[in-house]
Amino acid sequence: MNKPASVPEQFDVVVAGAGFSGLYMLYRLRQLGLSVKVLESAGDVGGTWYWNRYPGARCDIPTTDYTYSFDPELEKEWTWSEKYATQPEILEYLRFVADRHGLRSDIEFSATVTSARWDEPEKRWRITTDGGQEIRCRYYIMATGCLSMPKSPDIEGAGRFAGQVYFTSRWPHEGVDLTGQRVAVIGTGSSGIQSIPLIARQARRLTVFQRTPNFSIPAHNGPAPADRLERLAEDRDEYRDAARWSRGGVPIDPTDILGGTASEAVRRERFEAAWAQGELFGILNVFADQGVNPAANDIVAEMIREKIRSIVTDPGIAEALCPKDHYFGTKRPCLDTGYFETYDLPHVQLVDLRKQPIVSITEEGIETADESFGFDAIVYATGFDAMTGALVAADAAGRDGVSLKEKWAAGPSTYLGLMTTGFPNFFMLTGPGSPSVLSNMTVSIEQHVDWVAGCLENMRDEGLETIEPTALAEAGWNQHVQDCAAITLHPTANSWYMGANVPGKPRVFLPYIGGVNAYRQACDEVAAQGYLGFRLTGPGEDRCRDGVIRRMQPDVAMVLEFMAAAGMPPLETLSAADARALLAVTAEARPPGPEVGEVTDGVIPGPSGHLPYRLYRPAGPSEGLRPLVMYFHGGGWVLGNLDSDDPLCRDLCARSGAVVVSVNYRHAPEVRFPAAALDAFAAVQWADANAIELGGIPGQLAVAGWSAGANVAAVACQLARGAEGPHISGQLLVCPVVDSDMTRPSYTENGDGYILTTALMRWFWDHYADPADRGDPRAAPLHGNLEGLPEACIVTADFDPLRDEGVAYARALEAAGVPVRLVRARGHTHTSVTMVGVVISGAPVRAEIGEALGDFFPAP
Ligand code: NA7
Repeated sequence: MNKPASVPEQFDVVVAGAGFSGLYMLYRLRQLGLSVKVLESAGDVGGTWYWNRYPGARCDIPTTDYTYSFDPELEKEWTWSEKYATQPEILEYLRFVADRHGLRSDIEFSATVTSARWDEPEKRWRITTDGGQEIRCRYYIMATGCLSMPKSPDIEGAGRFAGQVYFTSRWPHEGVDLTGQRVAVIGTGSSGIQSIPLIARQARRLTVFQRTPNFSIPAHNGPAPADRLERLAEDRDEYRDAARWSRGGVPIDPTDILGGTASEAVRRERFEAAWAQGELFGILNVFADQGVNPAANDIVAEMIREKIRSIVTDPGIAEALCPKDHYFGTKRPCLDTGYFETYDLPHVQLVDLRKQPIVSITEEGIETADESFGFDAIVYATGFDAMTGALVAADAAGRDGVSLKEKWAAGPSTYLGLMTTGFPNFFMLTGPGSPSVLSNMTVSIEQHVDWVAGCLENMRDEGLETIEPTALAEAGWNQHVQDCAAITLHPTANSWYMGANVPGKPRVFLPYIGGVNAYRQACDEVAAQGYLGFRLTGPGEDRCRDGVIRRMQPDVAMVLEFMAAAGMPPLETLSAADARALLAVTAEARPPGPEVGEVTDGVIPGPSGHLPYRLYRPAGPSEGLRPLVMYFHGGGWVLGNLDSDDPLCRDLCARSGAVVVSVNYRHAPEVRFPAAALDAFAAVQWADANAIELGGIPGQLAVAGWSAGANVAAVACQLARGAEGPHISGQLLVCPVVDSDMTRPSYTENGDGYILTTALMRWFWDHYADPADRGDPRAAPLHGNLEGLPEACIVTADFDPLRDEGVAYARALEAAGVPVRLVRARGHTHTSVTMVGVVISGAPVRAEIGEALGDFFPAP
């Protein structure tokens, strides 16, 4: 018997959307024995492949990989006909999957969710549809896709055109015959680039309105790639697993060849191979550093531009088609079939909107600043309100009645791209903050669905009712997503990844760029740690293990992984001589640091013999005096020399505009405490007396140092104050040693695994100073009299055992009336900020340090 309409239907789960993600979600939820209703706006399954029926619509991931892996039998029963399947074939595949698993019976078609409200007392979502249905459910899962909300035409006069208007994203099901027509296509993203060659075949005249030229490589479509088919035939499970743990969701061998250092022959060979292969992840893997290093990126970009120039006969048109305003890969690159060749056809015209912008769409056609065009049809290939559009449009409001749209007004905020605070039991599949559009979608979808299914199963088994991320975990994840993007070139582009294509949309990097593998690892760890960062409630239960799953800068983590893999012996197990030799070898492999105006070596008369120094003069006019900074290298008083900190000194010099003089003080164990500190003080006195010869402005002298070098710099300031001179304008102390007490929490938290370990610090102290001397202010400046010292900039790193003593020194200086600028190197280790040219995330910290150094001196 039918229920009366007024009684809402009840389900365990409502899923919005029946594309790749919604279908698999339904399958997994059924496996758990949950009651499910899938609501789908379209008339059938397919999601993006239901709607995007424009001519030439194809996937841009090889079909060997753009496919479900959860059902081995399905993989046997379905064979793709091409390397890149067309939209009709992919839609057919999804229909086949739906039929094979009898999924349609739980899907309601032509039903759009119009609102969703969390009912806190009932602990249920109340979902309403455009058909007036009300459904109650415990869990609400948005499987609405990343590129499903077409961008509304944002062109003046768009409604006025009297001819036919088509959107690639809503192409008529019955198809369109453009034979003999005058057609305009606006937009040259994937949809434009795929459809233009086919529209050109029909149209009498085709005019393409291009705002931004796009990078595109030939798809070389044909049979599925033999190498991938062979690997799949050999061991399907191994192949699928390799995809799951790859960076992009397609198994490839990531190169370690750097664009900057590769020979011309290697560059050419790698590029041509990728061009011939015709795969996105191949062309994005020509060089290991093309995504982060502008110079490496330029090499690939220029080679693509060369190809465009070689294809398109008219040099002016070729140039207009060459992308130059964004780095390759920072906007979604395209795969095409005869795209650039199309512009050689006599009836095809390119209008460069950068030169002649559209003034208005008129009844007859399109008017640009220079010309009026008449058309029979206009095709909008203008893209989507990507990643967030469909989510906010579905009008969900959480516990406090705040809608997703309101919560995300300044940009999306999620935990793992899966959930968002204030919205209990509300999941997003491939949401913002997950790899999604930067990956092979099918792999990312399966991962998300499996994680959500595992979560719901766990909740059922544990008798829990609600799950919601904590504010701390969510803020931490958002930060991590942005940290991952910040070290790449991606944020420099006006892309839909950045929300830049939709007027008024906040500019935030939307997907997670850390990789499918890194992302999967994070999700797995969250679950394994008892759902870290989630609050779970049930009858008589309220549990929360709060925390942030990734606090380290992504490139710092990579360096640690690399060093662990290299298997370097712990320094403290070596003799001082062997440790020095090992560091000298590793220093040779580093990038040299920035260019400066001049570098000269010399010697300083020290308290007992000469001390070598290296002077760095900033670029610019060689005459003219500059502020002077005496720098002392790190290395626990045992290691280090003028070479060890050379890149950092160059960086400090270039950023601050000061003359930097790096001094090689005497080392332990050959000469122990207090030699290093006395040398540092002597060097400062000498620099003050010889400022002009060094190119320094008399009286404008600062000290700087890293680690043990910061220790002797701090001591030099105390000695100078005690000796009533010289005057020191400021002290820059980067991750300083200021105490020998190893009981502070940062030692407990970071004493192992972050390069500078507790064991290594003990080794340093044992080499440098007798236990009886370690409380002496010349060894532990924290114990000195801090009044009247120069203003300070102190840098502390999150993952440094010395973090807390750095903070303690800052607080103690402040208490003594000394102005202090405390710079937190978020997500860094003791060493990573100094890794110039290696750890990209250290650059903003060093920029702040450079600024602080400059601030020690009067404005020039
Ligand atoms: P895209 O990649 O967002 O491309 C849209 C194109 O439309 C792009 O060239 C835009 O130029 C252009 N556009 C957008 N608005 C305008 C206006 N107002 N005037 C002129 N030109 C405009 O969408 P697609 O559908 O092609 O592809 C989306 C994804 O689907 C694709 O990346 C694949 O992952 C699958 P712009 O670059 O913004 O200057």
